[in-house]
Amino acid sequence: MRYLESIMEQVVRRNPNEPEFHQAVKEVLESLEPVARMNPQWLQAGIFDRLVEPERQIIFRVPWVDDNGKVQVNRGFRVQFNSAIGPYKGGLRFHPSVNLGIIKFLGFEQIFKNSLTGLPMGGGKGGSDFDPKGKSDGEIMRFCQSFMFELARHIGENTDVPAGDIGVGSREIGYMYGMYRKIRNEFTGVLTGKGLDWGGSLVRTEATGYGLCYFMDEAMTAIKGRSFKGSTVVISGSGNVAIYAAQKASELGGKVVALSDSNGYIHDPDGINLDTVKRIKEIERKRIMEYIAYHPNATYTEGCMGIWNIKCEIALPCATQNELDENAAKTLVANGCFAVGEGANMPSTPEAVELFLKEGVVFGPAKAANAGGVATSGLEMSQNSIRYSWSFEEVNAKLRSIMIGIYRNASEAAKEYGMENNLVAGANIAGFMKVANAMYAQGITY
Ligand code: NDP
Ligand code: 2IT
Repeated sequence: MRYLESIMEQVVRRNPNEPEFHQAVKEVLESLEPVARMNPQWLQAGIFDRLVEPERQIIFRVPWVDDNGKVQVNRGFRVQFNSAIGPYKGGLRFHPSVNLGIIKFLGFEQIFKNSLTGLPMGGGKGGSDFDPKGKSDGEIMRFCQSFMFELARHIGENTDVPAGDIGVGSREIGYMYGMYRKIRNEFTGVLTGKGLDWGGSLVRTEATGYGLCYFMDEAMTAIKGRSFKGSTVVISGSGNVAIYAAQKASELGGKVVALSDSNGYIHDPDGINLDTVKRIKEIERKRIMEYIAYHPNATYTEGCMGIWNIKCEIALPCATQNELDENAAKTLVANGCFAVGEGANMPSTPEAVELFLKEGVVFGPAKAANAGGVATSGLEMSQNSIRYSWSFEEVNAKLRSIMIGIYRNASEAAKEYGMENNLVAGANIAGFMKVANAMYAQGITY
């Protein structure tokens, strides 16, 4: 459709040097063509033009003092993308690759993901080019405090509620929450992913990985009559999402044989021992290659892309954007992989996605498949609001039913628009409809 094409051209012109943002917007706009044709009132109201422009983008200086007494300066970001259906909600990423384009792609995806959860959350994302690797606890704390000193003026439990993402886990959330509490002199649910003793929710730590497996199990059963049971599973990454995806995939009967980090991957044909992985990654904060010291049958290979050469039936990319390209997709398909579930945000390149859809691979796109993390953040917000906490079983049951609901909504939307089993289109359409309706009903404000 010419109209949507012209919006895409405008996005590229207005936001040069932001390839990841272009990639995310292009995929969504392409999916929305049939919807745009059936709803001319949305074109009239400029819904699409407004959707691709963040409501607000904040960039700030983050100075901190390292252990040698030297002043370091990083750049902080918070992109408040869309608040039509609820307060901005989305994680904070601390990684040297962070720039405005990365945060915008993540914030844009978050709008539709959060809408799919069915909970009242708008889309946002933030972070910094700070590299937590090799930093002392004291350095991490001073950085987090400085970051929050500025961020605090832009967020609030009814305005914008950040959480974790790459490089931001419970330790960082703790340091940031402490600073927020001191600045505002209030104890509110302004961040999610908090510790269980101070307002956090059970299952939030496990939620993204667990949710990914609940979603994929439902999709694989519905589309192919298959499941994790008896399947070999390869998972990239070895952080929060990868670890708990591995745990749930195993519980559901899968055999997880590989994990990775940005340096390389481990392959354990006996099945990965998660107790070892958790000790190395969560307690010792070391590299995944340490694993082979404890498991003699396991091997370590340098370079993270090679992980997709390992033969498997199910692949779960859980590390970072564009980590699975067309060649990797071809290898996976040739090796008999029948399902791919995106735990990371936008891990598959557009060419890889196209190939999976063409080959009839059950493909769970990130904004649907990894929505369990933010869904459980939404449940944390609910518990904070009613000043109560639900049991592990209650939260887990809610998470599972949300993930199954997301699969069904995406699947139905795909079918309704003549693209059966195309969950990319289905998730984009289902996520978009609610946001578009809300923006339309609320008039031309943002
Ligand atoms: P963590 O920081 O816990 O782990 C990240 C993992 O990915 C590490 O193993 C890391 O390896 C690897 N990784 C990061 N960057 C790169 C890179 N450039 N190249 C190769 N490997 C890389 O983060 P999470 O597990 O929380 O996040 C993983 C993905 O899941 C991200 O895409 C995130 O946006 C997404 N996600 C996270 C959610 C959450 O609730 N945490 C929710 C939904 C999605 P290394 O240690 O070498 O850097
Ligand atoms: O990408 C994501 O959905 C997250 N990093 C989780 C966001 C959140 O607010 O829990």
